[in-house]
Order: sequence, then structure tokens, then C-alpha cells
Amino acid sequence: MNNMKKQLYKKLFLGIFAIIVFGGLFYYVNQYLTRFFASGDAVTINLSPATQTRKIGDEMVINVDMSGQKISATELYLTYDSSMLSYYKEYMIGTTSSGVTSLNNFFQEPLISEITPVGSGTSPMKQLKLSLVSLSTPSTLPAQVHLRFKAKKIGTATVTLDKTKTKVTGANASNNAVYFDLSSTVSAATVTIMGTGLETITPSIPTPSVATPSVTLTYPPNSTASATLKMKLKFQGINAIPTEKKMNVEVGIGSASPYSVKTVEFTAQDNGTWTGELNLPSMSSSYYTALFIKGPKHLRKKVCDNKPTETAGGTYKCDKNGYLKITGGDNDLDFTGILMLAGDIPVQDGLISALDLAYIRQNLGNKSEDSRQRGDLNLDGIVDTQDFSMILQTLAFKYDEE
Ligand SMILES: [Ca+2]
Ligand SMILES: [Ca+2]
Repeated sequence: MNNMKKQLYKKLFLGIFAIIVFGGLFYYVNQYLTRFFASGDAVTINLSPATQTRKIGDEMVINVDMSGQKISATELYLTYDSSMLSYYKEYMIGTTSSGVTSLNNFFQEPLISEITPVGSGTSPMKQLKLSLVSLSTPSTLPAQVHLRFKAKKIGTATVTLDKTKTKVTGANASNNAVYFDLSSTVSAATVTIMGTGLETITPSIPTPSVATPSVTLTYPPNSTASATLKMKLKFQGINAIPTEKKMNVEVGIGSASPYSVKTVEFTAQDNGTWTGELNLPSMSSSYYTALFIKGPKHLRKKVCDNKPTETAGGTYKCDKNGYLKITGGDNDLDFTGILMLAGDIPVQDGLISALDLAYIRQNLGNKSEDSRQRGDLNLDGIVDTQDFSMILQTLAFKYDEE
């Protein structure tokens, strides 16, 4: 046993020794090779704008500026968080265009444009590789590449230049073809993404940071469309078609408060669900948002899935890792997999309080119009013990969701 252990340690030691030796050798050779091939001349790379603020659904341009040398071609590697941003080729599904443009058409259409997932986990990173060639004589003109991304989610997103992989080639002072060293002053562009892009009808197109009169950027036409939200709801305790078949429900649209609020009339269906439609007349092609649903006797629910579900009534939570997607045309939003909890009765104040409880308790057995309007939660025509036990259950949740 002891002998085996000794042998094991010996092997382990030899293994580590080998790693150190070969690792060191590789490092040395690598250093040497780098020096051999590099020109000693540096090209300056900047990402611009270094910071910008966008709304969810907005398109933005991030520029890669290269200057200081006679540039002829580049292989760019940029890393971005794909949960926050999508690259042009990802959201323009089916497009044949690369979406890449350059200042003064310095570069031709990319020879290669590839997106590869890198890493995993809560921040799924992707890497964009672009191979760009200029067919004119290597020139000291600043080369600027315009890349388009779309904002997906609230937060801070960065696009980072991978300096270990990126290459820029061109001609040195003696007109020999070389790889330039990279000196980057701004190697990450930061985008702050705000709430809903609902009010943004056209994506804003920033002007390139290097001002040149002849610059032309080509963009696909901004599609504007109207969207209809076809919503289905399920209210706690209402399992059949009631006498009163209409209900006004507040629908807030936005990723967070403050959001814009519309009143939508919902109609009772035979199976106990309710349907309502909301038309949004003008919007950018598609965007991500959350909906805040509040029934007339209910707590507000934040929903951020097109078809949310829950295992126990009222437990669904918008986890903020994604938002429901709204596109032009009809949007089927089936929320019947989650319960709209009752208990915040008129006059509503955003929580289930002692007053709500007391009202129902004091009106048990009351069928009057006024008491039904306020305290009949299951819409069976009477304020009764069913309504009271329902509000007791809902006390666990108590507050409107924001
Ligand atoms: Ca209340
Ligand atoms: Ca009732």
C-alpha cells in the first residue's frame, strides 16, 4: 500500500515537472515567435463610443477604429454577452447582408463573419470573428468598421476586443507586409440598457466618431408595425362563467416601474378564463418587455414570459433573466398557467390590508350591488366564506409586484 503511494507521488512529481519544463519552453518559443513576426510598429485600436445608453429593442452601432499605420486587412475578434446583446446576423434572421459597413468603404464585405459561443453560465458570452480586407493600396486613412447590435435586456453590456486573437496587417515604413502590434486605448465599449423600447419607434443610428463628409452607412428600412396583444388570464377562484362577464384590467407595459398603463376590457370564457386585446399602434420590429397585470380586485402580477407557468397558484415570479417578446402582428400571450391572486379590493391601494379583510368579513352573506362589486372575489353573486378564505390564502403574498 505504502509502496503504491510512493509510486503515485513519484508519477505526480514527474508529471508536474514535465508540465513546468514544456510550459516554460512553449512560453519561450512563443515569445520568440511573436518578436519575430511582429513589426514593432503599433496600430491603435479603439472601440467607440466607449459608452452609450439604449433601450431594450434598440439597435446600436459599435465602431472599431484602427489608425496609425498603413492598414490592408484585419481579423477582428470581439466578445459580447449574448444575454444582453444580439449581433446583427442573429436578429436579422434570414438576411444575406453581413450588416458590416466601414468608413469610406475602406473594407470589402467580410470574407468571414462567424459567431461562436464562448464560455457558459449566467452570462453566455459569444465571440464575433470578422475577416476584412481592403482592396486598395494600404493606406494610413483611419479604418473604421461599424458593427450593429441590438439591446436585449436591462443592465450593462460590454463588447470587448480580444487583443490576443485580433490581427491587423498592412505595410510598414519600408513597404513590407507585416502584422502590426496592437495598442488599444479603448478595448471595451459599454452599453447601458434601460427599460422598454416601446416609445422608440425608429432605432437611433449614431454618427461615426470620425467625421468624414463622404461616409455613407446603409441600413435596412426600419420596419414599423402595429402589434396586438391577445391576452388570456385566469383569476383566483373564478372557475365558471359569471353573470358579470366583463372586467376591466390594468395592463402596464415596460420592464420596470414606471411603465405605461392601459385599461383593457377582459371577457369571461366558458372555461373560466378571460380574454382581452390591446393594440399597440406603432413599434419597432420587435422588443422585449414585461407586462404588469392588475385586476379590479387583485394584486398586480409582473409577467415576463409569453406563456408562464407555475406549480402552485400565485407562485410564478418574473426572474428578470428574460422578457416576453412582442412582435408586429398578433401576439398570443397565454397567462392562464398562472393565477391572478384576489384580495386587494376597491378602493385598491396595492396591498391586502386589514381593511380588505374586514370589509369581506363584515359583509358575509351580502348580495347588494355595492358589496358584490367590492367583496365578491369568485363572482358567484354573494360575499361569502369562499371569498373570505380566498383573501386569507392570498395574505401570504400581500403586495402588488413592481
Ligand atoms: Ca387593499
Ligand atoms: Ca363570492
